[in-house]
Amino acid sequence: MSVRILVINGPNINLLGTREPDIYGSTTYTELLEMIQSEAVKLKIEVDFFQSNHEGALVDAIQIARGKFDGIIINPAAYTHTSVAILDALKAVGLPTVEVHISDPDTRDDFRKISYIRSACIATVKGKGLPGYIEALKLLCAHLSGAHQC
Ligand code: CA2
Repeated sequence: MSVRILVINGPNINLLGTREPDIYGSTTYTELLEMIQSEAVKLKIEVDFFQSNHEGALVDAIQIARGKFDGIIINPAAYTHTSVAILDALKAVGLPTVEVHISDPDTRDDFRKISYIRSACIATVKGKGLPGYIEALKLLCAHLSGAHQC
């Protein structure tokens, strides 16, 4: 069976390409999913996607991932800086997880410098725009390749 990865995006990421192109670029959320999907085909892995503007829905998606996916890529967006619930869900599920940020939150407002979820992640990719998701996919694939083939 091939590697299965769940890509989770938090609040407002569905607006990609429609607002603040100076920070988040002009590629839409749908185009991002297509980019990730076509990389997954090259890597011979399976990807699925989940986006929500609601913290509890993100927690539910992480819990449901157990047993269905081998790893998680997550951009919790603003919840990165506030959510102990998402941190606890990631720790409870225990799947290898890579944190992604399109921008580099460490170089922005002070309140973006804290990531509650980082301690539950094997790596963080930040400030690389949308290609950061592809880097995260490859990192997770390499991490999982001991147990599976990527
Ligand atoms: O850089 C990132 O990926 C962030 O996770 C994005 C969050 C922000 O709160 C984090 O500090 C860093 C915001 C997501 C907002 O997404 C938008 C996308 C397009 C247009 C407007 C908002």
